[in-house]
Amino acid sequence: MEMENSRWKKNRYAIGVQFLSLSFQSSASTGSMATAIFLLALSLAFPSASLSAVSFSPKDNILIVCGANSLVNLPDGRIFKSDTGSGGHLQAKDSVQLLTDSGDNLPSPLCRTARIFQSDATYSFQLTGAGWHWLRLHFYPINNSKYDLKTAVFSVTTDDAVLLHRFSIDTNQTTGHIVKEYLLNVTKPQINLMFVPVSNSFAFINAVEVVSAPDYLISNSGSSLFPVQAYEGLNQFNYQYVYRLNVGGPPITSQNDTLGRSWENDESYIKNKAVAANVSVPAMVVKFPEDFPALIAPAFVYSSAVRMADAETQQPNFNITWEFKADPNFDHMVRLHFCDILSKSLSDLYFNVYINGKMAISGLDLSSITNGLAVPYYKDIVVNSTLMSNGLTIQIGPMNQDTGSVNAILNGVEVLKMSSSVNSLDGEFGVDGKRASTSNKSTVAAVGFAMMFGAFVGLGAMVMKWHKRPQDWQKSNSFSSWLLPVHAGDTSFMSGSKTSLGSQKSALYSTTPGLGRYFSFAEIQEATKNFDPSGIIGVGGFGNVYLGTIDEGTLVAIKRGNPHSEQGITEFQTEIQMLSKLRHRHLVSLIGYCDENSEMILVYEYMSNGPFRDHIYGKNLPPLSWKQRLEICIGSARGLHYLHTGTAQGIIHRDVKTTNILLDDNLVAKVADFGLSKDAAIGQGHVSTAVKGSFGYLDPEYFRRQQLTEKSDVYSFGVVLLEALCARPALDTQLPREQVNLAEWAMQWKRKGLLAKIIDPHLQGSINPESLKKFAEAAEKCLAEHGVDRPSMGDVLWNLEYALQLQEAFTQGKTEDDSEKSPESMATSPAVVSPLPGEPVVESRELETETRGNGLADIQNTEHSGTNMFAQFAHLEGR
Ligand SMILES: *[C@@H]1O[C@H](CO)[C@@H](O)[C@H](O)[C@H]1NC(C)=O
Ligand SMILES: CC(=O)N[C@H]1CO[C@H](CO)[C@@H](O)[C@@H]1O
Repeated sequence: MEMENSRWKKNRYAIGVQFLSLSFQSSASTGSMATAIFLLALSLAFPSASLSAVSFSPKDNILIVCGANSLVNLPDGRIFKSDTGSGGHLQAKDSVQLLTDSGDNLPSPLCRTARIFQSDATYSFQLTGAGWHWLRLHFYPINNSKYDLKTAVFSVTTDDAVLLHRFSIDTNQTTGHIVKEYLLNVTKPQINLMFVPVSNSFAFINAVEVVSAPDYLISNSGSSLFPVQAYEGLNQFNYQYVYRLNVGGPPITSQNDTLGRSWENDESYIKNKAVAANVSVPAMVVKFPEDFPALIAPAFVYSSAVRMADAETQQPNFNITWEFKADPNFDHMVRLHFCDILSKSLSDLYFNVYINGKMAISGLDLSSITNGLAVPYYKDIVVNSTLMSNGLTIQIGPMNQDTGSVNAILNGVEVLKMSSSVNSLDGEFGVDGKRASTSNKSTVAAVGFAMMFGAFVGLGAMVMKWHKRPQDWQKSNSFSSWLLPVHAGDTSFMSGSKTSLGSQKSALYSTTPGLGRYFSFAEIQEATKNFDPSGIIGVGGFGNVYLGTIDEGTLVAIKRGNPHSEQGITEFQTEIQMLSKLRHRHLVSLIGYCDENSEMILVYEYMSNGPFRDHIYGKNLPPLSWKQRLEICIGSARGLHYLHTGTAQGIIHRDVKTTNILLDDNLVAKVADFGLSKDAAIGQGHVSTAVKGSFGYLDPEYFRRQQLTEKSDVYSFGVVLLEALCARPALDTQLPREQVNLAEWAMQWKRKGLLAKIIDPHLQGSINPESLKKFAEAAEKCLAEHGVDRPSMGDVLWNLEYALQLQEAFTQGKTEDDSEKSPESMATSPAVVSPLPGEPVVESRELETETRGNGLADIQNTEHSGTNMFAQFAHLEGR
């Protein structure tokens, strides 16, 4: 341990970086244990499993120290700003700044000041992205002659979640500096943190952190404890961290964890220390598989463990037990971290894991799950509150079967409290005063099929589950990263998905004739002047996008995947097939691909005019006319309609936004980036999946229910329409609060009938009020709260065509004569226009809420007939 510790110190800055870059020499000399050397040799023998550089920069990183007048620098390098300074965080009637009377021996520089609220007070934090956020609340009862902070009793809530209910400092507690740490699934661009003192008392707070967390930190699926079965829906909760332990290893401070977490040592929780022994290897020995979410826990957690004492000399027959206090009124998620740093050969170690006396994992055989030794693995287990009357007990023990070594290990434990049915993490009431119902507490738990952990040794269901999980993870990641659009916006966020594309795969193979054109690597080199950096037109995590020339003059966008991408060749081909299947005038099309030299290169048509957004704002390009904007909206609506209903049937784009609508030389709009797309056919039209998309465009219903339908695209498209009209971003956190979210803000004006007041000034005067009205109605319907109330893309298309027609009639009328017919009178007589023979009747001008489910042929005809009908309208108008 001593030796490992010094190593540890030496390498502390290397966390999350290339451990393997350390030389073999140095590790061999410090890691003197035979096991370590063995494992090291093993890890060098399988270079494919190398650690990759993983870093994380949180989009939101709000750190404030309360009651202070200036910055506070923490030893870990973080800087907390004063809550009075950098503007507008705090709304409080009577708050008091407190400074500690005695400044010595404070546990943290954050404990020098506090802010006191004698009545309700709110901190508001503007966020740049949705998804998981850490919220950390620091409480320290500073010495003050006037206020005794130990007497304060108060509640803390967000807009929708209760965090603390009638909280007060436990005077028996010795720690002093209390940090309450939450992981919140944020769905709004803002967190409001409310402090509510009980009557005659006051509230206080010393510091607050609001920091983005990686989306994969909570994956949607785990298993439940009793009975042991699949548990879906983990990402629909809010969480409070209760414990986070580096089992068998030293404490890990926030600066030693890329994600800024701190990990306690487990010793004070072990029941009988005599039966447990620590084991550790150098952190560099731990092999993170490429498809493993590497920041789940630092390598230090996996490189140390507790094992059974005396296991080598005798056949132990006992368990190692850890005991935790936990609130019995709440379900908890227990995350167990394992890494077999003990075994000398595969399939040598089998052991059982129990939680609260119940079998949680039977015959855990790490090496066959992870296909190697020293490979991290973790498992999320939901413990129902009904099993928790005595808190939480975690036990590991031998299998009692004569298979391999008799031993057991555990590397790390996290215990998270899960929000109740009324979204509370403390007490029985929700923010709305509703009481938690104990009966339906775990309604979100899907009744999965039993995983049958106990049935047979090691292999079986659990192995399958494991294999399924990382592949999905990898799949979704590489799939989307690969197909990020040429001009990918930087506001995309996504989290691990659990929707398998596997079933789709075979279908695609059987129905797709070709793969598009094949390019040799030499051709690609020639096209890109050997990947000349000056030709780079886009950069992303997946690699670069180059402007290239093929066939002596045709410009193309060439996307080159990171050569070290984990993506297998089969998946690559599947994706090419999927893309080459999607052909439409309003979708950016794939021309071909290259997979020579294990390269993964996709060649797309080049869209010279770039993203639609650049033409509406931000880039000072010449403003587009209303007609041009309508045409671009219509084009993209057609593309989306095709995705939803065309040959490919039921593809949901999932990331509709103005940066994913690209314009060609003639300003023809094409939808790009189907990388996040999902086939709606999976799961009968509703894909349950982790939330993906871009903030400001996200369907609120999708966010709440995680049910993905085409109507989520319709919602995002509604935001696109407003952007085109108002020439401002979907989300602008620089603006006053009520204006931040374009959809909300514009709809307020729309309801007042004053939308015309906030349109792009370039459009003022040139836009037909009737066209605007039609357009605004379409946008409003798209933005309906509930998916069922939103129109299909076909209906949106219809209305946009109509708005265009109205505009054209208007401009013609203006130039030809001024005796303009009321567009309303025209609008009331569509029945006189009969569609051409053999073409589908477009039944209604009004937006419909039902999807008509046209096939591709239908939609093309619909477009056609629509145009014809409008041509006739225009004709009528002209008479
Ligand atoms: C380990 O703990 C479990 C659950 O508490 C118990 O059923 C089992 O008998 C224990 N094993 C040993 C060897 O004590
Ligand atoms: C476990 C560990 O490595 N802890 C270190 C984390 O970082 C601090 C400060 O850099 C060190 O003092 C700890 O030893």
